[in-house]
Amino acid sequence: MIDVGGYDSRHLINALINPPQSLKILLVGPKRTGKSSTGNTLLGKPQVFDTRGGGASTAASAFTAGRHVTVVDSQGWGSSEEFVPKLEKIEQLRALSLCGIEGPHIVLLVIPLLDFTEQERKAVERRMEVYGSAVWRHTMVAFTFGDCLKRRACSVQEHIASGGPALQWLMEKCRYRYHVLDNKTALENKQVGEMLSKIEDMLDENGGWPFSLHMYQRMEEEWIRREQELRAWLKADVGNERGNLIKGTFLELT
Ligand SMILES: Nc1nc2c(ncn2[C@@H]2O[C@H](COP(=O)(O)OP(=O)(O)OP(=O)(O)O)[C@@H](O)[C@H]2O)c(=O)[nH]1
Ligand SMILES: [Mg+2]
Repeated sequence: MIDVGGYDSRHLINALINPPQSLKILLVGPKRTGKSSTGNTLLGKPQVFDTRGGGASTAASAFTAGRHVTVVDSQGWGSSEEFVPKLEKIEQLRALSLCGIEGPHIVLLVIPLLDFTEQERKAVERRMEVYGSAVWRHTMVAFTFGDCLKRRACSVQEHIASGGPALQWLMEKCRYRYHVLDNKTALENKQVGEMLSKIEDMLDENGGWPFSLHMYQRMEEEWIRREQELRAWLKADVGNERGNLIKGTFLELT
């Protein structure tokens, strides 16, 4: 088998014959956590996204590790814990819209392998709420600054175990789905292929469904509508034994 830039030829030929749908990845997270660098790592190019910071959300695509990948690099989040300023919310929703109508296949929450405080946790929670609670089902943590972990001679499992309740909370929200990245050396080794495989596995777990805010909002509206209908029906005098039985069960459940 011929090795083509670190990837086997069979994989590459297969991708060329049956071009897969572009894998859409939305990068989100607080400021200066390594989002743009992670975007460059994922696209296999060092300078697609500007790593000087402060820019608006942007999208870029490339053929990388045998897949066509589209990355949206979001503007860094602020640190207010109690509420998300309106302009920030607008920018968050704009970043999501850059993924197209179907939404991203995965949301990568970029967090450095450093201390994760309760204040940072709250700020992250507030911003994820903008996308609705269903977003967590599609979220994986990209732990950046993997090189610092190496220097501390600490494993990621040790870092998580000693990370305190804020990091535990984050891990539980993402169902312990994470990937460690060292953006300083990523382009020289196979971190991208491994990460994309993990992303594809997670997408399979989700039945291939991307994260569509629109779809989840419609589902939520439909559930509220049905619940209201059911409540109205139960309030009305059903006047028979079956009705009272259903009423009792429903009230027990709610
Ligand atoms: N050592 C090390 N440095 C990193 C890593 N990832 C990013 N950096 C550095 O961290 C700084 C911020 O990286 P960016 O990728 O611009 O971070 P960002 O989250 O896009 O920043 P904003 O867009 O300002 O929110 C840059 O100086 C990067 O070189 C990493 O894995 N290891
Ligand atoms: Mg950036």
